[in-house]
Amino acid sequence: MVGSALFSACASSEGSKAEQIITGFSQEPLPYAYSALEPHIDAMTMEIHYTKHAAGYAKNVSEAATEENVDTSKPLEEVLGNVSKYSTKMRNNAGGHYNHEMFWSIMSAEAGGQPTGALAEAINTDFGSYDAFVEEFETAAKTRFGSGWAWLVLDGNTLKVGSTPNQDNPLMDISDFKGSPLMGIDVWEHAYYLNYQNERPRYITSWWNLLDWTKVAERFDSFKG
Ligand code: MN3
Repeated sequence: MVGSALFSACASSEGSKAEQIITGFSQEPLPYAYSALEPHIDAMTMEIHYTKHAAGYAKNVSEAATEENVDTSKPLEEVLGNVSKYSTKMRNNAGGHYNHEMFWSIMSAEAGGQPTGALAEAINTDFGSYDAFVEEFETAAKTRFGSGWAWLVLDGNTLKVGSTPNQDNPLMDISDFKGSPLMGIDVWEHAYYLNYQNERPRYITSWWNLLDWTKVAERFDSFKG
Protein backbone atom coordinates (compact mmCIF):
# COMPACT_ATOMS: atom_id res chain seq x y z
CA MET A 1 0.00 0.00 0.00
CA VAL A 2 2.71 2.45 1.01
CA GLY A 3 4.87 1.25 -1.86
CA SER A 4 2.14 1.59 -4.44
CA ALA A 5 1.13 5.04 -3.13
CA LEU A 6 4.77 6.13 -3.39
CA PHE A 7 5.03 4.71 -6.89
CA SER A 8 1.92 6.51 -8.08
CA ALA A 9 3.11 9.79 -6.50
CA CYS A 10 6.42 9.47 -8.38
CA ALA A 11 4.71 8.48 -11.59
CA SER A 12 2.34 11.44 -11.46
CA SER A 13 5.12 13.89 -10.60
CA GLU A 14 7.19 12.55 -13.49
CA GLY A 15 4.19 12.78 -15.77
CA SER A 16 3.80 16.48 -15.00
CA LYS A 17 7.50 17.31 -15.06
CA ALA A 18 8.02 20.16 -17.47
CA GLU A 19 10.82 20.22 -19.97
CA GLN A 20 14.02 21.60 -18.48
CA ILE A 21 14.93 25.06 -19.76
CA ILE A 22 18.60 25.24 -20.69
CA THR A 23 20.66 27.82 -22.56
CA GLY A 24 23.37 27.20 -25.14
CA PHE A 25 26.40 29.33 -26.05
CA SER A 26 25.18 30.61 -29.41
CA GLN A 27 22.60 33.28 -30.18
CA GLU A 28 19.14 31.94 -31.03
CA PRO A 29 17.12 33.69 -33.75
CA LEU A 30 14.91 36.49 -32.46
CA PRO A 31 11.39 34.97 -32.23
CA TYR A 32 9.74 38.05 -33.83
CA ALA A 33 10.47 40.98 -36.14
CA TYR A 34 12.43 43.99 -34.84
CA SER A 35 9.26 46.07 -35.13
CA ALA A 36 6.98 43.51 -33.46
CA LEU A 37 7.17 45.03 -30.00
CA GLU A 38 6.35 48.61 -31.03
CA PRO A 39 5.32 51.00 -29.65
CA HIS A 40 6.72 49.75 -26.33
CA ILE A 41 10.14 48.88 -27.79
CA ASP A 42 10.93 50.58 -31.09
CA ALA A 43 12.38 48.69 -34.05
CA MET A 44 15.73 50.50 -34.07
CA THR A 45 16.36 49.82 -30.39
CA MET A 46 15.43 46.20 -30.93
CA GLU A 47 17.70 45.79 -33.96
CA ILE A 48 20.73 47.43 -32.31
CA HIS A 49 20.09 45.58 -29.06
CA TYR A 50 19.89 42.16 -30.75
CA THR A 51 22.47 42.52 -33.55
CA LYS A 52 25.09 44.57 -31.69
CA HIS A 53 24.84 44.28 -27.90
CA ALA A 54 23.45 40.75 -27.52
CA ALA A 55 25.37 39.40 -30.53
CA GLY A 56 28.53 40.77 -28.91
CA TYR A 57 27.90 38.86 -25.69
CA ALA A 58 27.24 35.67 -27.68
CA LYS A 59 30.45 36.07 -29.68
CA ASN A 60 32.53 36.86 -26.60
CA VAL A 61 31.14 34.05 -24.44
CA SER A 62 32.09 31.56 -27.16
CA GLU A 63 35.55 33.10 -27.34
CA ALA A 64 35.92 32.91 -23.55
CA ALA A 65 34.75 29.29 -23.60
CA THR A 66 37.50 28.42 -26.10
CA GLU A 67 40.12 30.31 -24.09
CA GLU A 68 39.05 28.65 -20.82
CA ASN A 69 38.47 25.13 -22.13
CA VAL A 70 34.73 25.07 -21.49
CA ASP A 71 32.72 22.33 -23.21
CA THR A 72 30.07 24.34 -25.09
CA SER A 73 27.87 21.28 -25.59
CA LYS A 74 27.04 21.63 -21.88
CA PRO A 75 24.43 24.12 -20.62
CA LEU A 76 25.59 27.70 -20.04
CA GLU A 77 23.89 27.41 -16.64
CA GLU A 78 26.79 25.19 -15.45
CA VAL A 79 29.28 27.99 -16.10
CA LEU A 80 27.05 30.59 -14.44
CA GLY A 81 26.77 28.49 -11.27
CA ASN A 82 30.58 28.34 -11.04
CA VAL A 83 31.39 31.69 -12.60
CA SER A 84 33.78 32.69 -9.77
CA LYS A 85 36.20 30.10 -11.21
CA TYR A 86 36.36 31.86 -14.59
CA SER A 87 37.59 35.20 -15.96
CA THR A 88 35.85 38.57 -15.83
CA LYS A 89 35.37 38.22 -19.59
CA MET A 90 33.42 35.00 -18.95
CA ARG A 91 31.39 36.53 -16.13
CA ASN A 92 30.33 39.55 -18.20
CA ASN A 93 29.59 37.71 -21.42
CA ALA A 94 28.10 34.48 -20.06
CA GLY A 95 25.79 36.68 -18.01
CA GLY A 96 25.07 39.00 -20.90
CA HIS A 97 24.31 36.11 -23.23
CA TYR A 98 22.06 34.24 -20.78
CA ASN A 99 20.20 37.40 -19.76
CA HIS A 100 19.39 38.45 -23.34
CA GLU A 101 18.36 34.96 -24.51
CA MET A 102 15.95 34.91 -21.55
CA PHE A 103 14.77 38.48 -22.24
CA TRP A 104 13.82 37.89 -25.91
CA SER A 105 12.01 34.67 -25.00
CA ILE A 106 9.68 36.12 -22.36
CA MET A 107 8.41 38.99 -24.51
CA SER A 108 5.89 38.88 -27.32
CA ALA A 109 3.61 41.22 -29.23
CA GLU A 110 0.43 39.58 -27.97
CA ALA A 111 1.28 39.75 -24.31
CA GLY A 112 0.57 41.68 -21.14
CA GLY A 113 -2.28 40.98 -18.75
CA GLN A 114 -1.76 38.97 -15.61
CA PRO A 115 -0.47 35.48 -14.76
CA THR A 116 -2.95 32.64 -14.20
CA GLY A 117 -2.97 29.25 -12.50
CA ALA A 118 -0.23 28.06 -10.16
CA LEU A 119 2.06 31.02 -10.92
CA ALA A 120 -0.70 33.52 -10.05
CA GLU A 121 -1.36 31.65 -6.80
CA ALA A 122 2.34 31.64 -5.93
CA ILE A 123 2.55 35.41 -6.60
CA ASN A 124 -0.44 36.02 -4.32
CA THR A 125 1.08 33.82 -1.61
CA ASP A 126 4.58 35.29 -1.71
CA PHE A 127 3.83 38.97 -2.41
CA GLY A 128 0.28 39.38 -1.05
CA SER A 129 -1.22 40.35 -4.41
CA TYR A 130 -0.36 40.86 -8.07
CA ASP A 131 -0.31 44.64 -7.53
CA ALA A 132 2.08 44.32 -4.61
CA PHE A 133 4.36 42.16 -6.77
CA VAL A 134 4.30 44.73 -9.59
CA GLU A 135 5.19 47.52 -7.19
CA GLU A 136 8.10 45.56 -5.71
CA PHE A 137 9.40 44.60 -9.18
CA GLU A 138 9.14 48.15 -10.53
CA THR A 139 10.97 49.48 -7.47
CA ALA A 140 13.78 46.95 -8.02
CA ALA A 141 14.03 47.96 -11.69
CA LYS A 142 13.87 51.72 -11.07
CA THR A 143 16.36 51.74 -8.19
CA ARG A 144 19.06 49.52 -9.76
CA PHE A 145 21.85 52.12 -9.90
CA GLY A 146 23.55 52.31 -13.29
CA SER A 147 23.24 49.30 -15.57
CA GLY A 148 21.70 45.97 -14.62
CA TRP A 149 18.62 43.79 -14.41
CA ALA A 150 15.59 43.35 -12.16
CA TRP A 151 14.33 39.80 -11.64
CA LEU A 152 11.54 37.54 -10.51
CA VAL A 153 13.15 34.30 -9.34
CA LEU A 154 12.15 31.04 -7.74
CA ASP A 155 14.38 30.38 -4.71
CA GLY A 156 13.52 26.94 -3.38
CA ASN A 157 9.73 27.17 -3.29
CA THR A 158 9.59 30.92 -2.80
CA LEU A 159 9.24 33.68 -5.38
CA LYS A 160 11.52 36.67 -4.84
CA VAL A 161 12.17 40.00 -6.53
CA GLY A 162 15.59 41.62 -6.70
CA SER A 163 18.20 43.08 -9.02
CA THR A 164 21.76 42.48 -10.15
CA PRO A 165 24.41 44.90 -11.49
CA ASN A 166 25.88 44.91 -15.01
CA GLN A 167 25.36 41.48 -16.68
CA ASP A 168 25.35 39.47 -13.45
CA ASN A 169 22.37 37.24 -12.80
CA PRO A 170 20.80 35.21 -9.98
CA LEU A 171 22.31 31.91 -11.22
CA MET A 172 25.84 33.16 -10.52
CA ASP A 173 27.66 31.87 -7.45
CA ILE A 174 29.04 35.38 -6.88
CA SER A 175 25.58 37.01 -6.86
CA ASP A 176 24.11 38.42 -3.63
CA PHE A 177 20.65 37.79 -5.11
CA LYS A 178 20.12 34.16 -6.07
CA GLY A 179 17.41 31.95 -7.57
CA SER A 180 16.12 30.48 -10.82
CA PRO A 181 15.18 33.37 -13.14
CA LEU A 182 11.52 33.31 -14.16
CA MET A 183 11.77 36.68 -15.88
CA GLY A 184 13.85 39.81 -15.85
CA ILE A 185 13.97 43.28 -17.37
CA ASP A 186 17.05 44.83 -18.93
CA VAL A 187 17.48 48.32 -17.47
CA TRP A 188 20.71 49.19 -19.31
CA GLU A 189 20.21 52.49 -21.15
CA HIS A 190 20.81 50.65 -24.47
CA ALA A 191 17.47 48.85 -23.85
CA TYR A 192 15.35 52.01 -23.87
CA TYR A 193 17.27 55.25 -24.47
CA LEU A 194 16.29 55.91 -28.12
CA ASN A 195 12.58 55.79 -27.26
CA TYR A 196 12.45 56.89 -23.64
CA GLN A 197 15.73 58.85 -23.19
CA ASN A 198 16.37 59.24 -19.45
CA GLU A 199 12.86 58.10 -18.44
CA ARG A 200 13.57 54.57 -17.21
CA PRO A 201 10.32 54.42 -15.14
CA ARG A 202 8.22 55.07 -18.28
CA TYR A 203 10.00 52.19 -20.09
CA ILE A 204 9.40 49.86 -17.14
CA THR A 205 5.69 50.70 -16.95
CA SER A 206 5.29 50.23 -20.70
CA TRP A 207 7.25 46.93 -20.67
CA TRP A 208 4.46 45.05 -18.83
CA ASN A 209 2.54 45.12 -22.15
CA LEU A 210 5.22 42.86 -23.66
CA LEU A 211 5.67 40.37 -20.83
CA ASP A 212 4.39 36.98 -21.96
CA TRP A 213 3.09 35.31 -18.77
CA THR A 214 2.65 32.00 -20.65
CA LYS A 215 6.42 31.88 -21.14
CA VAL A 216 7.07 32.90 -17.54
CA ALA A 217 4.73 30.12 -16.37
CA GLU A 218 6.66 27.60 -18.52
CA ARG A 219 9.86 28.62 -16.75
CA PHE A 220 8.10 28.39 -13.38
CA ASP A 221 6.93 24.82 -14.20
CA SER A 222 10.40 23.90 -15.42
CA PHE A 223 12.18 25.17 -12.33
CA LYS A 224 9.61 23.66 -9.96
CA GLY A 225 10.38 20.31 -11.63
MN1 MN3 B 1 20.75 44.60 -23.10
